[in-house]
Amino acid sequence: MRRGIAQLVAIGVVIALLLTVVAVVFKWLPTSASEEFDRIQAVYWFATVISIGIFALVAAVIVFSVWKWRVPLDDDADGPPIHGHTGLEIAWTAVPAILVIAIGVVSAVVLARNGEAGTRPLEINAIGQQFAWKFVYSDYDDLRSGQLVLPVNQEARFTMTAVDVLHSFWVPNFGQKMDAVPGIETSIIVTPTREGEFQVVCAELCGFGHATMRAKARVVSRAEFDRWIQEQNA
Ligand SMILES: [Cu+2]
Repeated sequence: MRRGIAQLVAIGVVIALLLTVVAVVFKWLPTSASEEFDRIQAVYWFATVISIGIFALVAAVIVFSVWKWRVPLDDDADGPPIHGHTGLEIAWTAVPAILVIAIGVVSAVVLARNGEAGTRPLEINAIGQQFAWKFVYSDYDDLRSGQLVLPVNQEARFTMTAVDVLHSFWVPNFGQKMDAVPGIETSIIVTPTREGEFQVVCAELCGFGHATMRAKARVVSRAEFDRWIQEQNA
């Protein structure tokens, strides 16, 4: 009995290690460049760790059972009659329920925090139109730009709309995505954490030029951002 449990645990550990290698070695998500995406990735890892644990447990029990309790091909006898096991049934109902609730709570907290704009966010209107993005900086006399320039470590609130059909504002490295819908305003918050160049992508099939509906997003220092604003106004 004790030896069997040790073998079962050993199988589970090997499976969990293999899964961990698959989870860590491959690059499943874009590199995060925003506080919001950092939080979203934390949720992913939280759920991944739980999933690896559950999968390793289930797979270990299956592998162990097939290995230990195999019968010869010519064994036609019925197996022993099995009655329920109340303790086990309570455990396999309660534990998954607790885990799913935990994932739900963590997700809800992240969703709420990712919607917080801070005290003074940079306000930007993102306007989608076949097949280009336009960014209007309402804090700076409605300065218009086809390129998205953001100061690092500053919350930016994007208020979105579309002129013609549905579009969707997405910068993969920011982790936030929101539909731009004609006639209504939608919004998301992005707090860039890394300077660099990223891609604004339209993530809603919007017509023939959808695939080319991209813009450059540049995250720069505060000083460089102020300089850019001045240059645009000059
Ligand atoms: Cu589009």
